[in-house]
Amino acid sequence: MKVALLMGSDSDFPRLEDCVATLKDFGVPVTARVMSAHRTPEDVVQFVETDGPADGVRVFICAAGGAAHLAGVVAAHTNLPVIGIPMDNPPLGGLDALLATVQMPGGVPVATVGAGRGGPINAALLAIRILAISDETLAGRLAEFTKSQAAKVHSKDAALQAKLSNS
Ligand code: RP5
Repeated sequence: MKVALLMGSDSDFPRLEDCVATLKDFGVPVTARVMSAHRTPEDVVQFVETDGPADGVRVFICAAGGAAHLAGVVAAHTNLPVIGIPMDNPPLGGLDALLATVQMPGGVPVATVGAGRGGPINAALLAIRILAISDETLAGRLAEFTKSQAAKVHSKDAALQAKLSNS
């Protein structure tokens, strides 16, 4: 089972590298493609309806900025889960993309993550959680991730306490 990361432009990619890295860290195969709801609409439909699923794609992550219609168009052409990442582009800083991605009409769901640095990571983790429902190995890796994340916070807290007690 594979995740497809679609982005509206190659200019989005530098802010999506954490998404790809997170999927790879969990051993989830990922296909990343530049594909635009506005500039290449036929390519989007071909990939979402036919080529992606034939290649094993089971979750779509769609990143776009500005008038961000990519996730919504993808969701209109598939019954697979779709996760939208609003890109924080100037001049509106991502509020435009956030509203465009999250405000879907009832009946066409897009699970929208936050604009900004956490969004791409959370999109990957949400896709992993979806796949982990039917994959025990992946579920085990998620449990380890959660534990190690908590351990990092505990050690940062311990370091802060040590610093404060010495000042
Ligand atoms: C959106 O337009 C893309 O997702 C990108 O965030 C934005 C700008 O694209 P470029 O003009 O940089 O190609 O569709």
